Amino acid sequence: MLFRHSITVKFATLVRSIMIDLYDLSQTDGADEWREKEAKDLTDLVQRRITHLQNPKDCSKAKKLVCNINKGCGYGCQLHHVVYCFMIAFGTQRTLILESQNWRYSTGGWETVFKPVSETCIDRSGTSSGHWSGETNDKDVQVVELPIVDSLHPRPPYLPLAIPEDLADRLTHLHGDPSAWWVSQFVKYLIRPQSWLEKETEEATRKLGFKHPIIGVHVRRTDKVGTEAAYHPIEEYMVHVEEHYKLLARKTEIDRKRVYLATDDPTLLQEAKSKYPDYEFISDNSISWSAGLHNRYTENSLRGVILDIHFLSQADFLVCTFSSQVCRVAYEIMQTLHPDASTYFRSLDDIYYFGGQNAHNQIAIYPHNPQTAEEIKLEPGDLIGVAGNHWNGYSKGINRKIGQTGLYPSYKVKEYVETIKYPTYPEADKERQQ
Ligand SMILES: Nc1nc2c(ncn2[C@@H]2O[C@H](COP(=O)(O)OP(=O)(O)OP(=O)(O)O)[C@@H](O)[C@H]2O)c(=O)[nH]1
Ligand SMILES: [Mg+2]
Repeated sequence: MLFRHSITVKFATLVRSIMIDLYDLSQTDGADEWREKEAKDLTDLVQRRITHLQNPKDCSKAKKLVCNINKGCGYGCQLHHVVYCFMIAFGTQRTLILESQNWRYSTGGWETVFKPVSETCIDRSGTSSGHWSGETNDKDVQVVELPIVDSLHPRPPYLPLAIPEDLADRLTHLHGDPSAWWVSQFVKYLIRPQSWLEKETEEATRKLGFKHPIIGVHVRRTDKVGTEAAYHPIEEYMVHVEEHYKLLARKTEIDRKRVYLATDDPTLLQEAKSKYPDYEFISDNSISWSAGLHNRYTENSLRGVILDIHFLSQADFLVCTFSSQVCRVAYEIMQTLHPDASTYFRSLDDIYYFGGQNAHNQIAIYPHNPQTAEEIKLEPGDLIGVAGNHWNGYSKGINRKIGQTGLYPSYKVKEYVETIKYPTYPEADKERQQ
């Protein structure tokens, strides 16, 4: 046992050293400056295209895609629902009209917290209208209403995890998870805060003493546990927090080990503080109280979840369960704050996904012969539909060539990022040159 333990410690030290070497390499030869600039250029390009689409000169003539926020689920899920609508709006060159009256979180709707999605066109009227029946069928319909992704038919190609073909080369050079980056661009546009919310966020930053270094921990409990996800004690999260602080300590001076704790379980903060006295836990306990099912669908709770997600995304690293849309939103926003934050997380369960996404595929790069009955065979070039990472070196998925489902070593595959021809936005791109 002791022998095994010392091997584990040696191995962890070795991995940490490699991570530091990789980090140092990434900083050499001005590569980090290039990355900063490329990320900014790509972001500006996409944000300009979205802004152009959303602000037609003549709203009465614009083609529109109507999306109602009131999907029967939580904030993270509803935000992702709007993102899905937005991606299809962008793909079909229709201005997104967001309907949010009587939003379950705030009767006043979206604009109580965020900027309107358009400055010139929020009116859904038009000369013809109908429900979504496919890009070609809807060609001559001015106003198209989109259902939730669960009942979308036919499915257009403009869905995660696909990325636009014209940006694919640049994106795959820049970012470790181009699909998440593409999703994050729509989130970025959507959550531009109203000025009161911006002030409130600044105030909360000060009041809570939110400072770097800090690791964001999201613990999803209440209605989620036992139904959609397993219970994970705080210790499981803190193992990864501790490990990441060891890594950070090799890069920078750590004055204090801080954790931003976001959770819908209001008893957890006290438990974490007493179990980990060497940590500073930054958390607003009243936000956790407002996150329980009884208080959840209120403006106060909305403000709370927006703040929690903001602070999680601002952290240097994220430890959470990707089965929760709260954490996936935080991860997406994180991608808009760094050139490539694709590895700044550890999920205790799922890999990154987008609800309603097309198949997530990988390609085998090494052969694999099953060592146990649970494993599957791989040949280089095989297409694998990945279902999940077991976080122990193995992933689970289906080898589409031979139709077998099972485990395989995660390092023997690479991501297959699907590219899709999105329409071009020459006028938006021109604005840049002027
Ligand atoms: N403030 C706050 N609210 C939370 C937290 N965790 C969950 N909630 C609340 O619970 C809701 C959960 O619904 P969703 O956002 O759809 O996320 P989820 O239920 O974890 O994931 P799905 O079931 O996949 O949708 C959130 O939107 C919040 O209202 C948290 O850490 N902080
Ligand atoms: Mg839920």
